[in-house]
Amino acid sequence: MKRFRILLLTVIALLLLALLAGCGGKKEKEEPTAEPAAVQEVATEAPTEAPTPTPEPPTATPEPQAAAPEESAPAEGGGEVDMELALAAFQKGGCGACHVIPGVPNAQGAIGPDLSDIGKMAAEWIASPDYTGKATTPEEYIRESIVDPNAFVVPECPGGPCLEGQMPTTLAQVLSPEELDAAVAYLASLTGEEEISMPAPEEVAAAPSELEPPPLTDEEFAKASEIWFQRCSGCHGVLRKGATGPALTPDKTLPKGTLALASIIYNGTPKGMPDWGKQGILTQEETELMAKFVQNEPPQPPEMSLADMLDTWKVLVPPEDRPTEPQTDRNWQNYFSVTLRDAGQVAIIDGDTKEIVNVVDTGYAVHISRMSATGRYVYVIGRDGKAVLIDLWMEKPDKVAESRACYDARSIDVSKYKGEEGDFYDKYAIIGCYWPPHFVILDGQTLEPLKIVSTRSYTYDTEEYHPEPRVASIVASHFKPEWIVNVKETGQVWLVNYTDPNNPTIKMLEAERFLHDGGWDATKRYFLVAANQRNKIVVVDAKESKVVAITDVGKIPHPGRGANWIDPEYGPVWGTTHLGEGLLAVIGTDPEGNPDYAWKVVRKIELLGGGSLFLKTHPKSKWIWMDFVLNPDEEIQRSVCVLAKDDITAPPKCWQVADYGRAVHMEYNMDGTEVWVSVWGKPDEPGKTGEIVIYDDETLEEIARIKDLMTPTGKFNVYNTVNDIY
Ligand code: DHE
Repeated sequence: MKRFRILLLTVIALLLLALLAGCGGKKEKEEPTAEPAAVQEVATEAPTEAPTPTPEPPTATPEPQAAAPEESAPAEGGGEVDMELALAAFQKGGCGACHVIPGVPNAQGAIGPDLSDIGKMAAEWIASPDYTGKATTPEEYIRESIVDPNAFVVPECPGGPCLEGQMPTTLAQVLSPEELDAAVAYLASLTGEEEISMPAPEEVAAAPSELEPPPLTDEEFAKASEIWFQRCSGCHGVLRKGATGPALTPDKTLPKGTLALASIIYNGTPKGMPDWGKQGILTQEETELMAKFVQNEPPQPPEMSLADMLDTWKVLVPPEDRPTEPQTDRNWQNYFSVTLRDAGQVAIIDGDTKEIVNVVDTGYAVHISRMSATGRYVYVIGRDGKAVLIDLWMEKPDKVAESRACYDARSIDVSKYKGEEGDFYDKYAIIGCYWPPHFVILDGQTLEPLKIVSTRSYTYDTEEYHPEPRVASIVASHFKPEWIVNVKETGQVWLVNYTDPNNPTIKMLEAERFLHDGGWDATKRYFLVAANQRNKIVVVDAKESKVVAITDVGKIPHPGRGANWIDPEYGPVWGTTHLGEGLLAVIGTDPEGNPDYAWKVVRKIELLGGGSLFLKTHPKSKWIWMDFVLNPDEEIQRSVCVLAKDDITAPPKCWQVADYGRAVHMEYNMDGTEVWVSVWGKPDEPGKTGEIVIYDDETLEEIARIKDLMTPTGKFNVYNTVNDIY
């Protein structure tokens, strides 16, 4: 075995003791950055639920997966570090998945603190008044970080605040005492002044291709594949090539090892990976299973032909048997189609009376509802690619047709053009799929699938083939018989002309990678779509059929459809909140009246925290509403905030919507006088599965709760959705 030696002088170590301090995985004493910077008022409608106890993370004990180098390094105090043992410890623990550790192959993680100068930082933390642990020397501090990582959590990690519970508490148990000693001694020797090069992986570690993936039984593999579809593929892709989340192919995952991967899956990351274990959505066994699964080659999911789709197609009420005028006295244009996510249903709720008019079985975990151009039909798409058509003119609105266009989908829309080129109202529908990567044109009255168009093609910038370019948002142009189809991984916006649906023409616009969600400006001429992992908003001119701007915003913009209002200084604007930081970016949208501000970020407003998915307003409202669904802080994820349009720099008003679950997605009623907010609870907690809280938009007072709904998420008011009011 090859070994390397570095000597540290005792005297240097003693000097360092006076300076030194802190390492990875340690507790924050300063206020988290999620603390509202400019919040005037956090009124709590209901008491905050006590924090749920953090379950123990998984206890996988994978074998070391890399060959160790044959040198030893100096230990603090002038001794030697057994590098073979230290490397074995780092490999076993999967430490490099989260930390940068000089001299340790593949240790370039950016989740926990960089440990390049941990020997020095340890002393600084010990000396700090914020330190909550018991260590008195850097070595003790580092040992404490491994054995009892929550004794102290340093405030800053590369992606944001370090989170308690992120560092596995079982790490010490998977290491032998000698390995633990060696790891501590090596880390304590790192002051940031040594010149330690990162060994080339092939010098010291087996290449990922030589590492053996952890074995799984057929049953385990099938279970993991199902969990992957339900929880993971939306961000990482079916083929795990990455998009909103990073690529998770075996060449990337095998060097990290089961323990580190399981810890990430269980605890989440500040960069936006949900804490599946802590939330109680995945058990310890399931997180460990998924950690093993991602080290294996992903299964190749099946393709889907038109014949497969036709097999799923059902017309329950043929168009000729449907009512020719509304059969209800209710104000059907003020109906809301509400996703009951974990029930595989939508509820049609009367916005006037707040009564549930019907609950309709749909596909699994419905993502969105969109209305036909006349508003009469609701088109609902499930995550499983099943589309359902609901007729709102029936006395009791119900399903009249269904078909499945893919195995994994997020978007659906309809033809909305009426003009010189024809009347396409309620004529065609389009479904955008994640897997197979294609879109499908369907008959708008019956959901008969007519045409499949694959989106597999080449990235707009490097012109490299991509096997899984998924269809993200789709909107129907009002200027031309076209859909604007956003292809995520290749970064292309496709303008699909549907006048001859079996022979569609497509104009491909080069835009930006990782296109996701977006909405119209107030004139409905410009579509603004987030290129989320590129921190940009792409602006598409539907009239001129071109991209007119690509604007830098904050970290991971997530507008939903965004919000339009008139800014007292900058005129018409559109805004987006962000997943990656607490920021509202306001973009000028009036190239004619306010050309100096068009497509520029005119304001950046600091918010309560990141993790926001949606914002909403209405032309009659004085407020802009926003949620913080994926913020790691329980109080914040249950809160909404409003900003005043005419005084947007004033502190927002924020309050908790419920004492459980997460507040998600706002929608106005038809008149723009009420705002409906979902409380997204847990499907297996009776009484806390979810509800909708309704506020008076003028006074912000709560006026009603529609209780005991099964995990409500998106809500789509008929009138507002038809007229793109947001
Ligand atoms: Fe969504 C819109 C994709 C997670 C609720 N979501 C969209 C759109 C896309 C998308 C492409 C735009 C559709 C359009 O306008 O045509 N969403 C994805 C994902 O890939 C992602 C990140 C992960 C996944 O696995 O699905 C994801 N989305 C979520 C959620 O976790 C939410 C909160 C609950 C759920 O359904 O699982 C959620 N997404 C929504 C909602 C909209 C949406 C409510 C529509 C907003 C609107 O007002 O139009």
